[in-house]
Amino acid sequence: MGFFEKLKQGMTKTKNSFDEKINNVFKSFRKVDEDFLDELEEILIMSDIGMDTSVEIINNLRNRIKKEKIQDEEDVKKALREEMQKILDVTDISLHLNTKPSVILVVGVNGVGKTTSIGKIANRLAKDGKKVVVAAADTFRAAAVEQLEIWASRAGADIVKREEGVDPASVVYDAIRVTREKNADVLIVDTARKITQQKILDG
Ligand SMILES: Nc1nc2c(ncn2[C@@H]2O[C@H](COP(=O)(O)OP(=O)(O)OP(=O)(O)O)[C@@H](O)[C@H]2O)c(=O)[nH]1
Ligand SMILES: [Mg+2]
Repeated sequence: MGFFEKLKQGMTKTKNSFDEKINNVFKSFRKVDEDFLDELEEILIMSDIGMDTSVEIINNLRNRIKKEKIQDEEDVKKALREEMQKILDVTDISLHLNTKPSVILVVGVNGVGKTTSIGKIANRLAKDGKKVVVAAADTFRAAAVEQLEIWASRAGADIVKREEGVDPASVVYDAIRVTREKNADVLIVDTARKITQQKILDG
């Protein structure tokens, strides 16, 4: 199975389980009250939508229900769908990379999706005709470099890597040099929790 087929299959799984959970809440629908809204909010959070966004969607839904005096199950469903679409309707999703090279330092707690996001960003930049270098500065977690290598090759990006356990700042230092030498447009740095921005700046 190709990469995009796999991705599509994964997304379909997520979508189906989300639909099922939402439908289950609506199955036991009696009236719109705080318990019902709490249940919906919980499903949004559990479905990877994120805490802040989920709370915002439910707050907007609550206000709309009050304002438009919505009571009917189908109308609540429709309003929820519209509020979710509204959140997704972001007009400017472009990356404003105004320097050459631009450096994107990706930080975040363990397992939050840093490396996957780097793969996606690199892919998109490459499609836009940018030359991309990625730095494997997560030198702590086992197989982190191999994981980034796969994403880099999919995107046709160059990767700067060193052996596991070396100082991440030194990888970033090398990567900046390589980025300049290759006259690349963007350097994306994959990090581990132990790496700090200050350390990179010092390095
Ligand atoms: N559902 C979902 N899963 C994701 C998403 N992004 C990444 N993942 C999955 O989450 C897991 C961790 O993703 P990584 O990209 O390895 O996360 P990371 O932050 O680099 O992890 P560490 O390097 O271990 O700190 C993987 O199984 C990914 O397939 C996403 O947007 N949605
Ligand atoms: Mg990672």
